[in-house]
Amino acid sequence: SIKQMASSYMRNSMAAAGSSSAAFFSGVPLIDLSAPDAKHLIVKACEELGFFKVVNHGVPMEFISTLESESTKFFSLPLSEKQRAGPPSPFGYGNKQIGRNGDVGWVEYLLLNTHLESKSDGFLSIFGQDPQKLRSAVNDYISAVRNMACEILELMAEGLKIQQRNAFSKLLMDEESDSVFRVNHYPPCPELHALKGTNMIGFGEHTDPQIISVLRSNNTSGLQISLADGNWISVPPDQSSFFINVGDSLQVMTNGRFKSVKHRVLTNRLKSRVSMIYFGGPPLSEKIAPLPSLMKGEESLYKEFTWFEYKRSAYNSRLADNRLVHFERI
Ligand code: GA4
Repeated sequence: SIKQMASSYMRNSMAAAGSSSAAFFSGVPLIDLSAPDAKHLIVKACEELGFFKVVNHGVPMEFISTLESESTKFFSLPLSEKQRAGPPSPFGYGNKQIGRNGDVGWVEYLLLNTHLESKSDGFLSIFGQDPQKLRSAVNDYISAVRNMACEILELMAEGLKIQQRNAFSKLLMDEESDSVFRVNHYPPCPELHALKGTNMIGFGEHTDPQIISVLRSNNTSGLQISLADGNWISVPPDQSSFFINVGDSLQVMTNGRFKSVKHRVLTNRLKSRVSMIYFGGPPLSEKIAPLPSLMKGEESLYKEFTWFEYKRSAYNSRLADNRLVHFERI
């Protein structure tokens, strides 16, 4: 029965994120990438919230809509066919289970390698009749979004008055960059909503471990971010813009000046949500440490570690854990 279903979801920590009537937040910083003051507004948004919305981003709408429709096609395949593209570790199709440590959500997804020449993603061939079409859709999208992410990182460096304009962006441009691409599908979930008056957790609260994340979703709501006071606010969806969040690694590289934002996704009662996220990460061997020019006599808040060490620790954690505490200096 629905009641049993609901209690089983509750036990699995997928359900009930409080009232679903949380008002939309009108305070998401809006950055026009073509505006002359963009760099200062970006720095301010990263310090205050770790989250902002970008317009005039230069990513062709056609790349976005092609990838969205190819992804939708994939997610509408029978489960048995999709599962041929699994499991999602390190890359492939995943359903409800997130990570390896017991986290679950009302979501199915694809985790993809961003190395465009890579041979390790043969699962892409089951995407459709014409795998080449999907292949090039993914490639076009990722390279356009990576370029935009790098432009944003360069504006950040300028806004922070760092001499080396590519101090952050070079890590994403590196051939060895350990970046990930993810497409999430959150099916609608009317029954439980009707029963409990609450929304299901689509993707539980967490911060992203990488440097920067670039998210685009269809027009279905669901994304929430956590404010400094601990309150959750709903981000109004906007399918023609991108949402950017600061990752843990960028928080460390700015010695805590930028905040990695805690966020989550609630499922929608009626509509499915599709989101695509590019997670820009450094090479595995890269030392993650505050940039010297940002320290101005202050000490590092963090112990020294490589991205490999941080990633290993992150992948052994639960989604909601605070992953940076293990690397803080006491
Ligand atoms: C969160 C950001 C990215 O989606 C991700 C996620 C990863 C996964 O889905 O496998 C993790 C999660 C994310 C952080 C903690 C660990 C690892 C699930 C999880 C419980 C791909 C990433 O890099 O870290």
